[in-house]
Amino acid sequence: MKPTHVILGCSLLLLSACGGGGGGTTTPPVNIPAQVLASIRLGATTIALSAGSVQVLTVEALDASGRVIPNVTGYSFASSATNVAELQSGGGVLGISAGSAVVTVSLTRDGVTATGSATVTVTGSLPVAATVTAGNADQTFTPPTVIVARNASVTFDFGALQHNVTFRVASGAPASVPSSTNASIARSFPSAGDFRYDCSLHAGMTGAVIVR
Ligand SMILES: [Cu+2]
Repeated sequence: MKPTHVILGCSLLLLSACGGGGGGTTTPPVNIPAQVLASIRLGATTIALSAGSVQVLTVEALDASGRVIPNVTGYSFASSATNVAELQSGGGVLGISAGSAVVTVSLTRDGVTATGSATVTVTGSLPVAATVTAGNADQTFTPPTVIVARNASVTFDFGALQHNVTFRVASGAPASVPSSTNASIARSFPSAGDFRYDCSLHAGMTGAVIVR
């Protein structure tokens, strides 16, 4: 044990001598060549969804050597048939109605544009009812996003832990649900729209009802 301690002690001394920044030499900057965008890779090129469900499309930007470029943001998402499949800004693919659609992801980086695409096949039709559970042990709504047909009823289930459903201002949003425990409270959604809501008691506890 003793020799190890001696070696470790020396290493620490050396480290502190080097890293102290007390006016010694500075390390010259290392020039790492920037990775140039060459292509976009999608996690799946065919996606099967039922209407009312969501699948997140994973997207990676690659350089000419096929290496992933880290920390890329700013992708654009588009659907060839938004009545069949819609895209959220974060890459969520929403199944809306039976049919197929091509979703395209594009990215422009340092003047280079790359695109990727996937075929989405949607079956079924949007549900006319859904249930969202307000967490009894945590501060989440489950599922955080529901996609329903117009005039659908969404029931919010509350357990022992008190929460509320406070809709953000939007045309056609239903009345908010006051702070509740041990109750099931429904709201109907006669208008199409994206109705986002929060629990005002818990920061970051949010959800959305997407009506189409
Ligand atoms: Cu809450």
